[in-house]
Amino acid sequence: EVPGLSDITRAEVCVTACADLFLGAGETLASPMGLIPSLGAKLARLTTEPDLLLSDGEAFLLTPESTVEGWLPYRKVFDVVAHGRRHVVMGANQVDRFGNQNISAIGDHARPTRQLLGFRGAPGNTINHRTSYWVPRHSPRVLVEAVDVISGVGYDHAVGPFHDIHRVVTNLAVLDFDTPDHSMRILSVHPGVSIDEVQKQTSFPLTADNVTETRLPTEEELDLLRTKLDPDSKRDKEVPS
Ligand code: F8G
Repeated sequence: EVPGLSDITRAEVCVTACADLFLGAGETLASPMGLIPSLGAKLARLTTEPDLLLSDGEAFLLTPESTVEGWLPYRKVFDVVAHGRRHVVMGANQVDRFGNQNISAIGDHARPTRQLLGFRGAPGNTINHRTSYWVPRHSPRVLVEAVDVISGVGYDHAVGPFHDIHRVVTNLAVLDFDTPDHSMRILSVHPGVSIDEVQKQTSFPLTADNVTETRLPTEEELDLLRTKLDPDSKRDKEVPS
């Protein structure tokens, strides 16, 4: 048996699923929000996508080892948001079957029960760039029949030529919208997860025609992740196995 491959964690599967979001991206600005998507983008840069650009979200472009390799001040990010190649991976308090995302408020809009982050860059991101979502706790509360507020725009409200909701990576599965009406389907379930479990944790019916198993990280990826990118295993705190 290959050393390392027998003790692969769910978090590591999620990181490589996030790395695979960027397959074919080329010279694109990756905007991953949160730890697991960031590790995925760095892993992609070190393996399949050497031209991927990684922003620190403030002023610089960084290598996966955090060496400064470019100047991208905040105002310039807005230029890229308006006109440029970018793939953003956002979080979601709610996401529905057509990929509408809510990070703004929970409950009736006139009297929300919870005020969350606000709309932030979500509307512009989903109008202008390929967008994916990362959901660390796949549950009926997050995968909802209808979002309370639309922050990121889904396929049933799609606007313009650049709208492209690519995938939703969760702690259980990888989902996409490659169906005739762009409703969500299960692309792959993570090792040890059943299609039934994914459906049970989702508030709407999912298409599940050609579901595969999410791939395991390669030895090279595991080594990069464990020794270079996340030696303290912060990933396992976000996604317990
Ligand atoms: C709920 C639910 C739910 C939460 N149902 N209740 C309750 C019922 C929960 C808690 C309480 C709080 C371009 C760009 C930008 C920029 C520029 C440039 C962006 C324009 C940069 C700056 C800017 C947006 C990026 C993300 C978000 C990443 C995450 C979070 C989270 C959790 C969102 C998932 N369903 N949900 N509650 N941002 N963050 O019981 O109740 O509500 O809940 O792109 O910014 O401005 O724009 O969020 O929630 O992508 O992914 O982790 O707020 O932490 O604390 O769980 O406990 O208080 O009673 P959270 P949480 P209580 S792009």
